[in-house]
Amino acid sequence: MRTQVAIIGAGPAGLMLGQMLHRAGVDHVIVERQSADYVMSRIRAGILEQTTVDLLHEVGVGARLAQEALPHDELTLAFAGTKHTFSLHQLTGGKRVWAYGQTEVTKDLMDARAACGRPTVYEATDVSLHDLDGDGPATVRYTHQGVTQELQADFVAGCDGFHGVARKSMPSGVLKEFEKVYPFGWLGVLADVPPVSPHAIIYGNSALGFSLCSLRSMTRSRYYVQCPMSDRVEDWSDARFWAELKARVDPHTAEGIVTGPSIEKSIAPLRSFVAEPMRWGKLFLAGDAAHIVPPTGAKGLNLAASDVRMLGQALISHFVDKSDAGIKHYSAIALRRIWRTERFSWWLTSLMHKFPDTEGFGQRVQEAELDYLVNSPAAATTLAENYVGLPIESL
Ligand code: RFL
Ligand code: PHB
Repeated sequence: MRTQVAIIGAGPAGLMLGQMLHRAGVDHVIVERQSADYVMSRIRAGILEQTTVDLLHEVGVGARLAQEALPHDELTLAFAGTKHTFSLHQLTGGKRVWAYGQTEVTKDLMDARAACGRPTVYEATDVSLHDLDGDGPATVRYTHQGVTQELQADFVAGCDGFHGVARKSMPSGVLKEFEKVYPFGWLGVLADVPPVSPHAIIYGNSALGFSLCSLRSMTRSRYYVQCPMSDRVEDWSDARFWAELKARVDPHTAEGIVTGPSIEKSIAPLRSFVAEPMRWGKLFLAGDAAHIVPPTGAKGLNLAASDVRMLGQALISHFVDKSDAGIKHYSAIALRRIWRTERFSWWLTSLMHKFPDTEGFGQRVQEAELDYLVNSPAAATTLAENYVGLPIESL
C-alpha cells in the first residue's frame, strides 16, 4: 500500500491529525496497535483549552462538544482549610477552559473517521518503521490478522504515545531525552454522582497530600488523591477513597461531596518527559510520543492538540502549497511551547503535592506561595494565563 502520510496511533493526536489531513485532501492511513473498543475505553483527560476546542471545531468535530462541554470561567485552589477561586475570565481578558472528557473527544473523532471512509488499521501488531532517512519513501511494517503488511509513505507521524515505537525508531545519537519522575501517583475515581464544583476544578493542597475535584458532566464526577506508587487499586475501597478525599479538602467542599460507588478506579504515575528533536528524516513525533506532563495542569491532551495543529499545517503546506518551511521548523517551534508548558505543569505539581523529603517546612513554603498567588494580581495572572493555555505560534 502507498500513501502520503502514515499515522502511527489512533489516540487523540493521531485521530486529530487524520481529520486535519482528510479535510485538506492529503492521503493517509492510521495504524493502531489496540482495538477501537480498547482505545475508546481509556479514561484520561477532562479539561480542554480554548485552542483545543477551536481545533476540534475547525476539523468539523465540534457539534456535540458545543452542546455538552461545560465552560469553566474559574479555577479553585484549596489549601490550609480554605479555598480561593480565581476568575480565569477576568485575569486573561475573556479566556476559559472546557470540561469535556477525552473519551468524548475520542468518540467524536472516531465517528468522524468512520464517516470519512479513510483507512484505519486497528489491532496492528509488531509495528516497525524503516527507511526513515533515505531518499525513497519510508516503510511501515506490521502484522494484521496474522499477515505481514507493508505501507509506504512520504512521511510518518509518530502519534503512538509514550510507550510507542516511533520515538524508539530514532537513532540514539540523534535523540536527547529529559525526564523527571515524581515520587507519587494519582489514584483516580469515576462515579455517577453530581460534581461538588461543576463550574471550577478544585486543586487541593493539604498536609495529607494533593486532591482534585473534577467532573465529566453534571451527573458524573472525577476525583483524584495523591498516593504512593507502591499502592494498589485493591488497597483503596470506595469508603477509604471518599474519606481520604474529604479529609484533604476544605470543610465546605468536604460537606458538599456526594459519594457513590466507583465505576472506574486506577492509579497513574506522574512524570515530566521531553524528547528532542521531534523530527528525524521523514519521521515526526506528536503528543505523548514526544513528551509527557504530570496531569496537574491538565495539559497532556492539549499539548497533543497544539502539536497536531502545527504538524498538520506543516504537512498540508508540503503537499498542497508545495512549501517546506513548516516541515523544517516544526520541531523547534513546537518545542518552545512544550517546554513552557512542561515548566508550568512541573511548577503546579511542585506547589500542590506533598513531597516525601520536604516535611513541615515544604508544606509551609507551599502555603506561603499559595497565599501570595491569592493576594498578588500579578501572580494570579501568571497562573491563569498558563492554565487557559499559551498561544500557538504559526509555522
Ligand atoms: P495516546 O492517547 O497515548 O495515544 C497513543 C495511541 O498509540 C497507540 N500505540 C500504537 N499504535 C501502533 N503501534 C504501536 N507500536 C503503538 N504503541 C501505542 C496506543 O494504543 C494509543 O491508541 O497519546 P496521544 O494521542 O498523544 O494523546 C495524549 C493524551 O492521551 C494524554 O496526554 C492525556 O490523556 C494526558 N492527560 C490529560 N491531558 C489534558 O490535556 N487534560 C487533562 O485533564 C488530563 N488528565 C491525563 C489526565 C492523563 C492521565 N493518565 C492516565 C496518564 C489524567 C490522567 C489520569
Ligand atoms: C480530569 O478531569 O481528569 C482532570 C482535570 C484536571 C486535571 C487533571 C485531570 O488537571
